[in-house]
Amino acid sequence: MFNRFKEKLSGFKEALSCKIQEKAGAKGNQVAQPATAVEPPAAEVQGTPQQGTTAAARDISEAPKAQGADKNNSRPKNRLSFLEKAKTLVFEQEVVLEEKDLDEPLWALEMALLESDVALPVAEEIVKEVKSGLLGARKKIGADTGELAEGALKDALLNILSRNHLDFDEYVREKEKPVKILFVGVNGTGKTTSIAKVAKYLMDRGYSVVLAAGDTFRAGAIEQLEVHGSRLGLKVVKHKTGGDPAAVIFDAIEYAKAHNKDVVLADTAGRLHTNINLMDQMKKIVRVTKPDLLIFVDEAIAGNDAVERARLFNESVPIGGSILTKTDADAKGGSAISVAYITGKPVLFLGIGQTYPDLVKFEPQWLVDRLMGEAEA
Ligand SMILES: Nc1nc2c(ncn2[C@@H]2O[C@H](COP(=O)(O)OP(=O)(O)OP(=O)(O)O)[C@@H](O)[C@H]2O)c(=O)[nH]1
Ligand SMILES: [Mg+2]
Repeated sequence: MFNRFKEKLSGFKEALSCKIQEKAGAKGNQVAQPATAVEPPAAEVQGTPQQGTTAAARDISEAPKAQGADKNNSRPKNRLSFLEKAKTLVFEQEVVLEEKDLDEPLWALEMALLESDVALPVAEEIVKEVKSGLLGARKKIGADTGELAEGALKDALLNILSRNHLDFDEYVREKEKPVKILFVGVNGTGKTTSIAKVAKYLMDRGYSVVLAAGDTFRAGAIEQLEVHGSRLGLKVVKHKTGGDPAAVIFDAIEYAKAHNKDVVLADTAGRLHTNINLMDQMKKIVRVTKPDLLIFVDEAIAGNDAVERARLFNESVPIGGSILTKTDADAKGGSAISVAYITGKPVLFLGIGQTYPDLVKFEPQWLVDRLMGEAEA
C-alpha cells in the first residue's frame, strides 16, 4: 500500500543526506577522511597535535584526559589509536542545518508530494512544517541521515492529519438516537459498499441499524442495497425506482424512531458535482432529512480529482467527514492526506477492499506508518 509514496520520498532523503555530507565535508575536510585510507603520521601517533589540526580534532584533544593519563602529560595508558581517533572524529562531528541548505531537499520533497497526488496547498503546508522541523537541527554525520528526513516528515504529516480528527465511535456513542448518516459522492466511488461496511462495523459494536434506499435513480441500486440488507440481516426502507429520495430517507428515519433503532444509514444516487439538478436534489434531501452526519465518499485512487470533488461537494452541502475507498488499489496516498485539509473535515474511514471487514477507521498514525513504510497493509 502506498508504495509509490515511499519511492518518491527517496529523492528528498538523498538530497538532504547529500547536503549534510557536503556541509560536513566543508566544515571538517581535514578530519572527515575515510579512516581506513589514512596512514598515521608519526607525530600523531606520539600524541603531539600538529599545527593545522581542525576544530573537531582540538575538541577531542582538549577533552578531559582519559583515566590513566599521568600528571606529566605523557601518553595515557588507554589512549585511542590513530585509527580509532579518526573514526571518532568522523562520527562525532555535527552540522547545523540552515535555510539555504534546505532549499534543494525541500524542493525534492514538494515534487515528491505533488507527484503523490498531494494537493498543492497541502504540499506547501507540509514543506513548511518539515522546514521548521529541520532548521537548526544538529545532525551528527555518520549516523543515518534518512532518519532525520523521515522523522521531520512524519511529524509534519501527523500534525496536519490530526488537525481535524474526529472519533467516529465516540460521535455515534454520544449522539442522540437514531443517528442519521447520509452518504454522498460521484458515481461508482463505493457509497453503497461503504454503507454496508459501516453497518457491519456498527453492528459489531452493538448498534442496531436501518438502511435507507435513497438511490432511487440508478437501475438496480435498490436491489443492490437489499442484497447487503439481507446478508447483514438489516431492514431496508425503500420506495420504487424513480421515487423521491428525500421521502424514502425520511421514512427510514421515522421507522428507526418507531422501532428504537440506533443508526440510519442512507444511500443516495451518484452524482457529478457539475450536474446542477442532481446537486440541487441533494440539497433538498439534506434540507428535508436533516442528517446528523453527511459523509462524502470518494476513491483514494482518484487523487487530486477526489480532493477537488470533496471541496465542491462540501461547498454545496457541508460535509461532516469523508470515506476514501479503494485505498488497496495502488493509491498514492495524496488524497488521503489532502481531503481532510482541503475540506476542514476529517477522513473517517478508509476502504481497503471489497468485503465487509475491509474498512479501516482512520487514524493519523495508521496512515503515516503505512505511507512511511513502517507497517504493511
Ligand atoms: N478494491 C476496492 N473496491 C471497492 C472498495 N469500495 C467499493 N469497491 C468497489 O467499487 C465498486 C462500486 O461500488 P458501489 O458501492 O456500488 O459504488 P457506489 O458509489 O454506490 O456507485 P453508484 O451507486 O453507481 O454511484 C464495487 O465493485 C465495489 O465492490 C474498496 O475499498 N476497495
Ligand atoms: Mg450506490
